[in-house]
Amino acid sequence: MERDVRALVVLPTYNERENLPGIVEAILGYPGVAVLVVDDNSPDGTGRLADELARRHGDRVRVIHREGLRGLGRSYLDGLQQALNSDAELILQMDADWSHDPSYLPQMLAAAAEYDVVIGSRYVQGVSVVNWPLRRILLSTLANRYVREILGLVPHDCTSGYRCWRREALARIPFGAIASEGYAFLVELLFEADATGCRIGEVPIIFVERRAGASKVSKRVLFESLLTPWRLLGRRLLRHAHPTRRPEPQPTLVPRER
Ligand SMILES: Nc1nc2c(ncn2[C@@H]2O[C@H](COP(=O)(O)OP(=O)(O)OP(=O)(O)O)[C@@H](O)[C@H]2O)c(=O)[nH]1
Ligand SMILES: [Mg+2]
Repeated sequence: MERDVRALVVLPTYNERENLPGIVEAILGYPGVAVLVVDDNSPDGTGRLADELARRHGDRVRVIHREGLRGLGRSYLDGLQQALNSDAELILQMDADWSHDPSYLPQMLAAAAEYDVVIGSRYVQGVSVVNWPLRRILLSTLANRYVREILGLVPHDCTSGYRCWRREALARIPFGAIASEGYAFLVELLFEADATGCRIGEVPIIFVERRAGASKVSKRVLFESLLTPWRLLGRRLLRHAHPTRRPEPQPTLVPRER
């Protein structure tokens, strides 16, 4: 990895106190990479822990403390927009529960020389998921197929939360249009990336079930995930009918000189 690459990992957390210190240390092991924790007022004190890490690591760890309604989508909206206000050239998204191994960071960052957004993908070659019950694997693979079929998206893994963006590509996303509150945010963001002409690449990863803590997937966010592809399809049709509602046409990005 280039020593001077300035990358910022946006790390949403809700009750991740057992996982956070280790994952932050692992990410900071890569030179030129910083962390932005977006904590949703976790009852287990993850936010205070994040503040301690920020004190210890100076400007390589920053923290957003969210108040009010919590949600993964809402947190990513805040985190990604703040990341765009930083000087990071590459902006990443990653879960804090060790499902997304930081050891893939060099590959993700390298692939961003060729692509506007790189997905850490579980489904490039079959299914590379460890320690998930069959029920969970079926739910995830079916959810992916559902999204890909309805929206005609090409990536194998449209619901992965492990991503690396070139800042110019992320800056073109019309954040004001994004309405998902939960996990469906990931699909909506990818839909907008596709609509703005991003080149989307995938790096195969092995996804491992969370190390500690509990899942936050609720019935409400699952329901939102079921509806979201149809809502986005409607948006695409509307944009087609009213071209003024389309995101700005974008020039093709050329890979940066390194
Ligand atoms: N800020 C914030 N973070 C969240 C919220 N829900 C989940 N997260 C974080 O988003 C990441 C993914 O959430 P998980 O609960 O692991 O969801 P998952 O990976 O689909 O479920 P598991 O398989 O059980 O791990 C983790 O880092 C969570 O702490 C939320 O409402 N707000
Ligand atoms: Mg998880």
